[in-house]
Amino acid sequence: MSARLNANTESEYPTGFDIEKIRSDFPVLSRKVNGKPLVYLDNGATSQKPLAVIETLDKYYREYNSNIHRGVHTLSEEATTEYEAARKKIKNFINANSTQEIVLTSGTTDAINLVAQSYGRTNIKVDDEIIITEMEHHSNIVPWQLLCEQTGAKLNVVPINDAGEIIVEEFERLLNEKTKIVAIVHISNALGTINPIKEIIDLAHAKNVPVLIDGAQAVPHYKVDVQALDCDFYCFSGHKLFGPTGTGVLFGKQSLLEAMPPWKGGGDMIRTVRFDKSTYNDLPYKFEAGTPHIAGVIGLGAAIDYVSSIGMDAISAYEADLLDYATKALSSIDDLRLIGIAKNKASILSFVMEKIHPHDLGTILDQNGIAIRTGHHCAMPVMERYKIPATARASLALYNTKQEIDLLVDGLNNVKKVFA
Ligand code: C6P
Repeated sequence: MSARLNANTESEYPTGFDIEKIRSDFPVLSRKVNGKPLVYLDNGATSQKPLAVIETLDKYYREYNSNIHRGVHTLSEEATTEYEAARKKIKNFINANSTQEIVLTSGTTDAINLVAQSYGRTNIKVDDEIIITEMEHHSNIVPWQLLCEQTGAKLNVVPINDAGEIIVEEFERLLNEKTKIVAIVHISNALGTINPIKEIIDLAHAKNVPVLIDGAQAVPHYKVDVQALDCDFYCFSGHKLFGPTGTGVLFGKQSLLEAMPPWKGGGDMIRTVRFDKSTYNDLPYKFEAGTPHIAGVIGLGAAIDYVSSIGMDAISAYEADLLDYATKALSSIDDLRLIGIAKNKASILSFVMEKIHPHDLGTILDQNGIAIRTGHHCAMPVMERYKIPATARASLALYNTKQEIDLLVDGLNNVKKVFA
């Protein structure tokens, strides 16, 4: 059965969203792969970069490459100014209270490990409990397991239902006076589920338990307001937000960050160093040891300017429409099963096809220029939950189109023919 839903004209997109202009901002989208126009549907892994970001990196390296917070020379001062301006953009983007609450990291993984090792090792002791969920990325599982091994604390896991939604009653059951932190993903990378994080935060706070949100898959698609959420920590990666790889953010409430010890030691995070004792820098530098990814952070600032110029609400609305289209299109393919059908879902479609391994799907689609991700998506417990080894995953972004969904559907139907 054909799944084509007549995506022929731009006018089918929400008004005011200039998709052709947006696509032209991303140079890589005009390349061919295996002789076919690239259809890039692997945005959950990393997103493509707009010209504004590429040119920002180019300008940094051509014109003012130097280290920050160290030199009095012009180049160093220019780099420091741009770097700190990017921090301010990040602060405004997620509505943090101050730039002191914005710790620059190498990614979500780094940010979560920082909290586990600094906050965790200070505040979590033997027999204390940590709550995560069954749909976490390994980055929000393993750091807590390491902490449990180091402290003797216990890891509790909130189960998910068949649709891929967390069972909030189970969360409430697990939350008790021994719980010392809740760490939960905002949007699942393997299922697309948007979790009711405000509800979780309020429930946890009612018991004085702080909450860390893994926002890696949320920030590129939705407006995030850390003050409105009242989360204690919020982590995300720059490279999924159209910025460079090797950049990331840990938002932490100032009072919590102030009380936390440094995690990594080195240059820039200190005030004084003596062999008998060192003292540490103010926030956020206390957590930023060593030379950071300077160009990357400045590039992340450019990425934030870019998405802000389009508007996060416009991006969310556009993607909701695309998701709706893609869900109907994929659901119309016989033998295809969507994994993750939560009521509240982001533009991630995980699926399996009868008798065809996801890796074969991915390889054959690549021959048609279509990039999807296949595997366990660093969420092995999700695969275990559904008793499958892997899924194929199309993860959409602001530059994808309904025509590209049609090409995916055609590609999947071709794969079916190959395996018929
Ligand atoms: N998920 C995916 O294809 P890093 O690697 O630190 O930038 O992000 C880790 C991470 C943490 N949480 C979630 C929810 C994520 O999706 C990711 C990265 C990629 O789904 C690569 S495994």
